Amino acid sequence: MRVYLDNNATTIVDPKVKEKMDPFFCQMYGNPNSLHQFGSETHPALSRAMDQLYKGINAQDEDDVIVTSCATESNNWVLKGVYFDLIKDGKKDHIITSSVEHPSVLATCRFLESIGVRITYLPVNSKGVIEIEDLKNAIDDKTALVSIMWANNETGMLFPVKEISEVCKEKGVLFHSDAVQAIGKVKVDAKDTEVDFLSFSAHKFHGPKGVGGLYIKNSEPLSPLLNGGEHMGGRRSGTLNVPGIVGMGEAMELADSYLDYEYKEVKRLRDKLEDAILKIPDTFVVGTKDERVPNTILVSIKGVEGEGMLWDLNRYGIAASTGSACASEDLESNPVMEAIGAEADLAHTALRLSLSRFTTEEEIDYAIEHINRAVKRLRAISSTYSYAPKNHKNGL
Ligand code: C6P
Repeated sequence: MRVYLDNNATTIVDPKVKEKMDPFFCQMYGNPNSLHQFGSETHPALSRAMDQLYKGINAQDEDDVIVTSCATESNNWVLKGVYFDLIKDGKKDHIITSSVEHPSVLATCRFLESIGVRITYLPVNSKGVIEIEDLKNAIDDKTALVSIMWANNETGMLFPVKEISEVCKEKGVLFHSDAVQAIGKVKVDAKDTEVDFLSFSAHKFHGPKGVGGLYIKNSEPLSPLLNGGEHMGGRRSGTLNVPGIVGMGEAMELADSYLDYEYKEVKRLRDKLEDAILKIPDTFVVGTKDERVPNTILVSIKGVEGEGMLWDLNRYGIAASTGSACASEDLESNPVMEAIGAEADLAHTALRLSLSRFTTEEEIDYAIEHINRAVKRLRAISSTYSYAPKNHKNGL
């Protein structure tokens, strides 16, 4: 049996999405900017997709959504665009983010820091989210942008985006939210939340890889990251990825229609898995069930190295991760675990399990059986686990 529990890394393309994309590879393959029929015959599908995208996130209007190649590009674009528009000439000098953002935000912030931008990395509490008071205290007259994610990719914890947005409005600071792990799991409403920028990536909600988007409220000017032709109104150059855009639009509409299912069925299966793991002694899960997106668990299993667990589960066809797929090649401890104050030995025991609407009850039962088996086996050969574990600070 093969069980895929790494949906925060990427998801299966919904067959209905693939079906909509298919004609744009070998039949209607023209460049939409060409003046002939091969180009123009792609227009109805592109315009339908743009419609599905802006409706899916409840944008102000169609022109507010710009297609990019992925969320990494969208995040880079916002941070570097704000640098060119507001910071480079000295009007502002400061960006605020959290210490648990995705590497595409953190590494870009570190790059901007290296060229003189002041960056504040807000700490997180034991649930892995920022405190609003810390944000208020960090904002000053020179703050240009606050960039805080909608939901964390490792813990699934939801951030108080509405409150963050209100604070930013009050202080006259732009607000960007990386909504990659929220779309398709909770309702993401750009108008209601009043975010200025919002990033997303199709492959996280059963769309294709290599296509994402950036919402820019009221199409405000933002210096482009990619200069070139006049694609996307000159805001993001590069020949349009027609199959990708068509697929992303369809995936967005489907994701929206499955939100109830996510909250009932995906959450039920996630909670079943979580309750079963928590029956194992010396385990803890980061964050509370109801403040998380319905598909994610980040669990620490004392005495069980995350990599050992992955290797063992993989032998039985079960795919999980120790955290973000982008950081999976180093054997560092989980950075979000460290940010919430877990001691180093616990941070090495992180296991991220993420479900999707394609996950079945049979798969969850199989995963429970093998997680229990693997824990017994790995603890029996562990040099660090004793059945009288030491007291960790904060009960972690
Ligand atoms: N996180 C994970 O395993 P791209 O790869 O550009 O489509 O998406 C980047 C990205 C941005 N923001 C968040 C919150 C994300 O979770 C991701 C992708 C995957 O957690 C792969 S590293």
